[in-house]
Amino acid sequence: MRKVITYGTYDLLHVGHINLLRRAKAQGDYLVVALSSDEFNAIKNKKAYYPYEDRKTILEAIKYVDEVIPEYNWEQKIKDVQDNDIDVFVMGDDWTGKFDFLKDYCEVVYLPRTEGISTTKIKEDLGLKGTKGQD
Ligand code: C2G
Repeated sequence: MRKVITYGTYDLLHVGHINLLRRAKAQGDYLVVALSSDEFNAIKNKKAYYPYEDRKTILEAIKYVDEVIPEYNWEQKIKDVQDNDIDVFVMGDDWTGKFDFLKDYCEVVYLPRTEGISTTKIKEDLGLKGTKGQD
């Protein structure tokens, strides 16, 4: 079984997220999503609208997603890859190069982002003040 992992906040789920998850799953047979905790979002300077448990419930309902684990920090990726027997690490290409250190442990794939959509754009279009971060 070829196992894939990807990471993210996945707040206010939109088609960009779904496009990423569909293509990540297509890289293998089993997709693990490491979902940013509320505390880690604060470290990423992001304020998610939905709390971790709700974002987890939503992701688990997506047919491409096989398992959701928590992402607590920047440092856990190598251990996650080893502990979960991961073959492929996938991220959107806004992260190109940032996780190449994982090439010693698994394949690393950066996929083109979906243009014209982001959680930040949704918040701005809805006139929600104080929007932080990007996705
Ligand atoms: N994404 C995309 N197209 C968009 C928006 C997002 O392909 N229009 C992808 C991102 O590239 C990322 C995933 O969807 O691979 C999740 O995006 P975010 O929730 O914004 O994740 P991010 O805050 O970038 O967290 O340790 C890594 C971090 O946790 C990544």
